[in-house]
Amino acid sequence: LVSGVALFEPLVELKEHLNVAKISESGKKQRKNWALMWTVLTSDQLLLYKDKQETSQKPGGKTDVVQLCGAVIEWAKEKSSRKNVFQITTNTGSEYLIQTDSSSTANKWCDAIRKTINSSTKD
Ligand code: I3P
Repeated sequence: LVSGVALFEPLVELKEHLNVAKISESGKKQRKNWALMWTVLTSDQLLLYKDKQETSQKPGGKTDVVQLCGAVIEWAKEKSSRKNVFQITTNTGSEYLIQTDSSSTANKWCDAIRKTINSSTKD
């Protein structure tokens, strides 16, 4: 039973606190509001939680789910005064800026998300 349950757990590639600002929702521009989010990369989604405790099975614990299939990721230096900012645009027209002060952390996340986009988009 334990292994049966594990089959339904998403495969987690990375998890870390990152600064996130959702700047548009379904093509509609939103006010930029940075928030530190517990960010979890699975095999096809980016899960955004307000805090780490919410990663448990609590209903409604997920603050936002970014579908990576068909998404686009790019560095977005011009969209913020902050350093190491990259943008994810989903295939439904939502835009997220993601930032961390560590350039190696930002590079690691950008590469991992790009790989996830590529693998979840081709099948
Ligand atoms: C925004 C806030 C953001 C800032 C943004 C401001 O002000 O200071 O942190 O983005 O700049 O407009 P407010 O809280 O009043 O909405 P960065 O930190 O990414 O620079 P922007 O308008 O140039 O995007």
